[in-house]
Amino acid sequence: MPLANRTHHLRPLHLRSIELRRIALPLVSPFRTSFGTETARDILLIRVRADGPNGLVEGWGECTAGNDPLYSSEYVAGCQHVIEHHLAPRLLGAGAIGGGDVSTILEPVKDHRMSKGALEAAILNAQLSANDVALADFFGSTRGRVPSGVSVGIMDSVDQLVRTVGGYLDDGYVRIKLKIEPGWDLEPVGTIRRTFGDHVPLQVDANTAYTRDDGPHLARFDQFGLLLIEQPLPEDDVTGHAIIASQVETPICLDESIVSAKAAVDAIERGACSIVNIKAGRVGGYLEALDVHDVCAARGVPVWCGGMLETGIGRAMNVALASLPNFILTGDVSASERFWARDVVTDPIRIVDGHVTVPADGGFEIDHEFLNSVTTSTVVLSDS
Ligand code: SMG
Ligand code: MG
Repeated sequence: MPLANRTHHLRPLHLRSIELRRIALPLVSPFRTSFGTETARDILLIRVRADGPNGLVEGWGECTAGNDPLYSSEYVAGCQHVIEHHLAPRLLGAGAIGGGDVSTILEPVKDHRMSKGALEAAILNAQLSANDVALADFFGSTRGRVPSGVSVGIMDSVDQLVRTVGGYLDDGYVRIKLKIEPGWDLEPVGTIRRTFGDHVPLQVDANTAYTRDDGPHLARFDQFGLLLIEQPLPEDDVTGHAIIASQVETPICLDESIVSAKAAVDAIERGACSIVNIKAGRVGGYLEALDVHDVCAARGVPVWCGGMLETGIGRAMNVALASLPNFILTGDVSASERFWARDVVTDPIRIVDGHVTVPADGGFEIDHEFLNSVTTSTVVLSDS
């Protein structure tokens, strides 16, 4: 379905204000990937206030950009700037709009997908609440709960990795993803496989750390019976991924390379991947994410829901997305406590029997007292 049509049956809103709220949250333990180590997150949240059919409504969205431009070119301070100066003014001047109008209104601004996605999420959240529609129902959810996987960072030692993975398996996680990089790959992955057995669903994520010449090396992962190898090469090397895919039996999954439904079609048709990781922020919002889901489904390519160390706001939306039918593989939809000592929502994401419940409403309630206590700055932009 074309993007703009997804919300045409919902009554639109007149935006009154867009608030940019920065919060600082320490991680419960450092998270190391091939591009760096994070110990705390600087997170940008968006709150919109709007006139709906029955009065003033509010909506929240979470920007998935990291502290630094290392996962992608976007980073939180840059997102704040582009939203304040280029994106929010276009939306505040747009009259009555819905979530489905956001990408069209913002199209003249190139890229900045995580920034656009955060704004779209907040407007969609407000519009759905004004129209009394649950996010999961709007998405077309087919399940009441989704299986929960956990992403495990690079550690100082293989012993530490074994203890950490053992703890997550005890927590009930039904799938383990190990971060890898050259020098931290075959040995830790092999040890986890041997220690916990062949029955544990296991996959790896390289976050672009290898090169086109690494096909024969990556083929050595085939012995471990992995679900997939995620993003071995840089994001712009689609042809390189097709070369690797022809040399390796383990399915290749793309994350960073898939910035739109169009990019997903290109990568699939060029043989660069047989599985797709969907992150709403990376593709410009949940509505484009639905399109990615659909183009993959139409081509028989299974998808799964990625994570960006979100709070309970972004995570609840991810869980609703992950309940669509072509989310065949287990996603990075771990519990709030995997990253946060305390979440900014009143009902943190919890794992029960290895699963997370799909929210029956908007998905989350803000814990305002805690949110205020971790707020580092607030900017409110109003319609004039
Ligand atoms: O949110 O559970 C999570 C983290 C999942 O590993 C995860 N995300 O490339 O897929 C990925 C990474 C990006 C994290 S940015 C530091
Ligand atoms: Mg990834």
